[in-house]
Amino acid sequence: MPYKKSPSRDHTNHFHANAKPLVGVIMGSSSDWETLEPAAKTLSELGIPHETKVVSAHRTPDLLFEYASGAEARGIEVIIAGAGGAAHLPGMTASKTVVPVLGVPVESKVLKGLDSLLSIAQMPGGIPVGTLAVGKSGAINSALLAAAILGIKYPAIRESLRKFREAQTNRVLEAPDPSAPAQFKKNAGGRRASKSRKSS
Ligand code: RP5
Repeated sequence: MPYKKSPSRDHTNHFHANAKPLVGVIMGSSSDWETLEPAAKTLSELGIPHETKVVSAHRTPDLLFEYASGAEARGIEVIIAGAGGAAHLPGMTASKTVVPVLGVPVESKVLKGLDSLLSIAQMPGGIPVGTLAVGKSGAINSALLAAAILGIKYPAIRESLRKFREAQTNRVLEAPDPSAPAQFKKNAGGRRASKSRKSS
Protein backbone atom coordinates (compact mmCIF):
# COMPACT_ATOMS: atom_id res chain seq x y z
CA MET A 1 0.00 0.00 0.00
CA PRO A 2 1.47 3.37 -0.94
CA TYR A 3 2.00 5.72 1.97
CA LYS A 4 2.84 9.36 2.41
CA LYS A 5 6.44 10.03 3.35
CA SER A 6 6.67 11.95 6.59
CA PRO A 7 9.55 14.21 7.63
CA SER A 8 10.39 11.63 10.29
CA ARG A 9 11.74 9.28 7.63
CA ASP A 10 14.77 9.60 5.37
CA HIS A 11 15.07 8.57 1.71
CA THR A 12 15.44 4.91 2.74
CA ASN A 13 12.16 5.15 4.65
CA HIS A 14 13.93 4.48 7.94
CA PHE A 15 12.95 6.61 10.89
CA HIS A 16 15.24 9.35 12.14
CA ALA A 17 16.68 8.98 15.62
CA ASN A 18 14.54 11.89 16.83
CA ALA A 19 11.33 10.70 15.13
CA LYS A 20 8.15 11.00 17.19
CA PRO A 21 7.32 7.78 19.05
CA LEU A 22 4.88 5.40 17.36
CA VAL A 23 4.79 2.96 20.29
CA GLY A 24 4.25 3.79 23.93
CA VAL A 25 5.74 1.27 26.35
CA ILE A 26 4.18 1.83 29.75
CA MET A 27 4.44 -0.16 32.96
CA GLY A 28 2.91 -0.10 36.41
CA SER A 29 6.15 0.33 38.32
CA SER A 30 9.85 0.91 37.77
CA SER A 31 10.22 -2.65 39.12
CA ASP A 32 8.57 -3.81 35.86
CA TRP A 33 11.40 -2.38 33.74
CA GLU A 34 13.47 -5.57 33.92
CA THR A 35 10.56 -7.37 32.22
CA LEU A 36 9.67 -4.61 29.76
CA GLU A 37 13.21 -3.66 28.75
CA PRO A 38 13.38 -6.48 26.14
CA ALA A 39 10.28 -4.94 24.51
CA ALA A 40 12.06 -1.60 24.21
CA LYS A 41 15.25 -3.28 22.96
CA THR A 42 13.34 -5.24 20.32
CA LEU A 43 11.59 -2.07 19.13
CA SER A 44 15.00 -0.39 18.86
CA GLU A 45 16.37 -3.36 16.94
CA LEU A 46 13.49 -3.03 14.49
CA GLY A 47 14.04 0.72 14.18
CA ILE A 48 10.66 1.64 15.65
CA PRO A 49 10.51 4.98 17.47
CA HIS A 50 9.09 4.49 20.97
CA GLU A 51 8.86 5.98 24.43
CA THR A 52 8.98 4.30 27.86
CA LYS A 53 7.19 5.49 30.98
CA VAL A 54 5.95 4.34 34.39
CA VAL A 55 2.18 4.86 34.57
CA SER A 56 0.48 3.16 37.49
CA ALA A 57 -3.23 2.35 37.40
CA HIS A 58 -3.31 2.28 41.20
CA ARG A 59 -0.79 4.93 42.24
CA THR A 60 -1.20 7.49 39.44
CA PRO A 61 -4.73 6.93 38.06
CA ASP A 62 -5.05 10.51 36.77
CA LEU A 63 -1.79 10.15 34.83
CA LEU A 64 -3.09 6.88 33.35
CA PHE A 65 -6.23 8.63 32.07
CA GLU A 66 -4.19 11.53 30.70
CA TYR A 67 -1.69 9.21 28.98
CA ALA A 68 -4.29 6.91 27.46
CA SER A 69 -6.70 9.61 26.33
CA GLY A 70 -3.91 11.72 24.81
CA ALA A 71 -1.90 8.95 23.13
CA GLU A 72 -3.69 9.00 19.78
CA ALA A 73 -3.37 12.78 19.39
CA ARG A 74 0.36 12.53 20.14
CA GLY A 75 0.82 10.07 17.27
CA ILE A 76 1.10 6.88 19.32
CA GLU A 77 -0.21 4.00 17.17
CA VAL A 78 0.32 1.03 19.52
CA ILE A 79 0.57 0.90 23.30
CA ILE A 80 2.43 -1.87 25.10
CA ALA A 81 1.36 -2.01 28.75
CA GLY A 82 3.05 -4.25 31.28
CA ALA A 83 1.89 -4.78 34.84
CA GLY A 84 1.92 -7.36 37.59
CA GLY A 85 -0.46 -8.61 40.28
CA ALA A 86 -3.91 -7.04 40.06
CA ALA A 87 -2.82 -5.72 36.69
CA HIS A 88 -5.37 -3.09 35.73
CA LEU A 89 -3.06 -0.93 33.62
CA PRO A 90 -3.57 -2.55 30.19
CA GLY A 91 -7.36 -2.84 30.51
CA MET A 92 -7.86 0.66 31.89
CA THR A 93 -5.56 2.08 29.22
CA ALA A 94 -7.55 0.26 26.53
CA SER A 95 -10.78 1.67 27.97
CA LYS A 96 -9.57 5.24 27.34
CA THR A 97 -8.27 4.89 23.77
CA VAL A 98 -8.98 3.12 20.50
CA VAL A 99 -5.24 2.71 19.91
CA PRO A 100 -4.48 -1.05 20.12
CA VAL A 101 -3.18 -2.07 23.53
CA LEU A 102 -0.90 -5.08 23.97
CA GLY A 103 -0.71 -6.39 27.53
CA VAL A 104 2.39 -7.97 29.05
CA PRO A 105 1.78 -9.82 32.32
CA VAL A 106 4.71 -9.30 34.69
CA GLU A 107 5.72 -12.28 36.80
CA SER A 108 4.53 -11.49 40.32
CA LYS A 109 6.32 -12.78 43.40
CA VAL A 110 3.41 -14.56 45.11
CA LEU A 111 1.48 -16.10 42.20
CA LYS A 112 4.26 -16.19 39.58
CA GLY A 113 2.31 -14.02 37.14
CA LEU A 114 -0.85 -16.10 36.96
CA ASP A 115 -2.68 -13.22 38.65
CA SER A 116 -1.19 -10.74 36.13
CA LEU A 117 -2.05 -13.00 33.18
CA LEU A 118 -5.68 -13.47 34.18
CA SER A 119 -6.13 -9.79 35.11
CA ILE A 120 -4.93 -8.75 31.66
CA ALA A 121 -6.40 -11.53 29.51
CA GLN A 122 -9.86 -11.86 31.03
CA MET A 123 -11.28 -8.57 29.78
CA PRO A 124 -15.06 -8.48 29.51
CA GLY A 125 -16.38 -8.26 25.93
CA GLY A 126 -16.15 -4.74 24.52
CA ILE A 127 -12.65 -3.59 25.49
CA PRO A 128 -9.93 -5.88 24.08
CA VAL A 129 -6.34 -6.16 25.28
CA GLY A 130 -4.06 -8.29 23.11
CA THR A 131 -2.45 -10.38 25.83
CA LEU A 132 1.03 -11.85 25.48
CA ALA A 133 2.91 -14.49 27.50
CA VAL A 134 4.01 -13.83 31.08
CA GLY A 135 7.42 -12.19 31.44
CA LYS A 136 10.22 -11.37 29.02
CA SER A 137 8.96 -13.64 26.21
CA GLY A 138 5.70 -11.71 26.29
CA ALA A 139 7.60 -8.43 26.26
CA ILE A 140 9.65 -9.41 23.20
CA ASN A 141 6.55 -10.69 21.43
CA SER A 142 4.63 -7.51 22.24
CA ALA A 143 7.25 -5.55 20.31
CA LEU A 144 7.13 -8.01 17.40
CA LEU A 145 3.35 -7.86 17.33
CA ALA A 146 3.48 -4.06 17.46
CA ALA A 147 5.82 -4.24 14.45
CA ALA A 148 3.37 -6.48 12.59
CA ILE A 149 0.53 -4.02 13.30
CA LEU A 150 2.60 -1.00 12.25
CA GLY A 151 3.89 -2.93 9.22
CA ILE A 152 0.44 -2.67 7.67
CA LYS A 153 1.01 1.08 7.31
CA TYR A 154 4.82 1.38 7.28
CA PRO A 155 6.62 -0.84 4.72
CA ALA A 156 10.00 -0.15 6.35
CA ILE A 157 8.78 -1.69 9.60
CA ARG A 158 7.36 -4.71 7.81
CA GLU A 159 10.74 -5.25 6.14
CA SER A 160 12.54 -4.90 9.50
CA LEU A 161 10.27 -7.59 10.90
CA ARG A 162 10.92 -9.83 7.91
CA LYS A 163 14.69 -9.46 8.38
CA PHE A 164 14.37 -10.20 12.11
CA ARG A 165 12.52 -13.44 11.29
CA GLU A 166 15.07 -14.45 8.64
CA ALA A 167 18.00 -13.85 10.99
CA GLN A 168 16.26 -15.87 13.70
CA THR A 169 15.64 -18.76 11.31
CA ASN A 170 19.24 -18.68 10.07
CA ARG A 171 20.62 -18.81 13.62
CA VAL A 172 18.73 -22.06 14.20
CA LEU A 173 19.67 -23.58 10.84
CA GLU A 174 23.36 -22.69 11.31
CA ALA A 175 23.58 -24.52 14.65
CA PRO A 176 21.39 -27.61 14.26
CA ASP A 177 23.34 -29.94 16.60
CA PRO A 178 22.60 -29.13 20.25
CA SER A 179 25.35 -31.49 21.42
CA ALA A 180 28.06 -29.58 19.54
CA PRO A 181 30.35 -27.55 21.84
CA ALA A 182 29.47 -23.86 21.73
CA GLN A 183 32.81 -22.94 20.14
CA PHE A 184 32.03 -25.15 17.13
CA LYS A 185 28.75 -23.43 16.48
CA LYS A 186 28.60 -20.56 14.08
CA ASN A 187 27.75 -17.25 15.64
CA ALA A 188 24.99 -14.97 14.35
CA GLY A 189 27.35 -13.50 11.74
CA GLY A 190 28.07 -16.95 10.35
CA ARG A 191 31.76 -16.85 11.36
CA ARG A 192 33.41 -19.53 13.49
CA ALA A 193 35.08 -18.55 16.74
CA SER A 194 38.88 -18.48 16.54
CA LYS A 195 39.15 -21.29 19.12
CA SER A 196 37.13 -23.62 16.89
CA ARG A 197 39.23 -22.74 13.86
CA LYS A 198 42.37 -23.85 15.71
CA SER A 199 40.91 -27.14 16.82
CA SER A 200 39.19 -28.08 13.54
C1 RP5 B 1 1.99 -3.43 39.83
O1 RP5 B 1 2.43 -3.86 41.05
C2 RP5 B 1 3.22 -3.19 39.01
O2 RP5 B 1 2.94 -3.39 37.67
C3 RP5 B 1 4.22 -4.17 39.56
O3 RP5 B 1 4.35 -5.32 38.73
C4 RP5 B 1 3.62 -4.59 40.89
C5 RP5 B 1 4.56 -4.32 42.04
O4 RP5 B 1 4.96 -2.97 42.02
P1 RP5 B 1 6.07 -2.43 43.04
O5 RP5 B 1 5.51 -2.66 44.42
O6 RP5 B 1 7.33 -3.23 42.77
O7 RP5 B 1 6.23 -0.98 42.71
O8 RP5 B 1 1.24 -2.25 39.92
